[in-house]
Amino acid sequence: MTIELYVFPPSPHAFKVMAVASHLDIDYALHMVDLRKGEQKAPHYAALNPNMRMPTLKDGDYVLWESNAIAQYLALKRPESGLLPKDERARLEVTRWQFWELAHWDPALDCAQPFEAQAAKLAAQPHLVPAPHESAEPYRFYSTEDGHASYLITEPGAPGHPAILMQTASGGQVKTTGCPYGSPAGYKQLVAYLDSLKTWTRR
Ligand SMILES: N[C@@H](CCC(=O)N[C@@H](CS)C(=O)NCC(=O)O)C(=O)O
Repeated sequence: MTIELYVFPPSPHAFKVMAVASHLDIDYALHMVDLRKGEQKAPHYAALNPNMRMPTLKDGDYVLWESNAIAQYLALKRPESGLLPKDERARLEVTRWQFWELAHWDPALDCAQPFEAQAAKLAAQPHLVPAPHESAEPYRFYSTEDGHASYLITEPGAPGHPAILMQTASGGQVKTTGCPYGSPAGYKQLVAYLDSLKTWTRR
């Protein structure tokens, strides 16, 4: 039985599962869910995935959605690949990063979205607390209540504008990442600025 993947291939959630299938040499039939045409809301698709998001996997009458669950399902088809290790702690290492990606990375930054859409999405997240706006600084800062993640959104006049940066603290380490929509040199300057403010992200 050929596995069916319902995907919009340009999306990172789609190419994540497609990449895992290809890596594991698993054949699949691709069903295009064209998000630009709203096909994720078509009744036949909503019946498969009530979230009306892609990707979705169908294997016979088994249906699975959520890209990381799909990646695990595919890995389980090829246990010999070691992609999902049998050893509990090694497997949890995979699980940990998949959770991190969904909990922190994914909601925070989708650089495929234009700057304005991404900045608006970020600012609208209810768990983010905006820092008082320092009028001399062409930035807006937000952080999670627990202080584990902070975001910087540039305003006109900032180096590298437009850019969005994220700083996350985990296991005593602080990482700076982001979406460099503007000039690479300005973006590097911003990363250096945030790196110099590491205490800004409470540990
Ligand atoms: N947590 C989900 C996220 C899936 C997701 O957000 N897919 C987006 C495209 S990147 C989607 O289908 N959006 C349709 C919509 O918003 O209407 C996963 O990892 O599968």
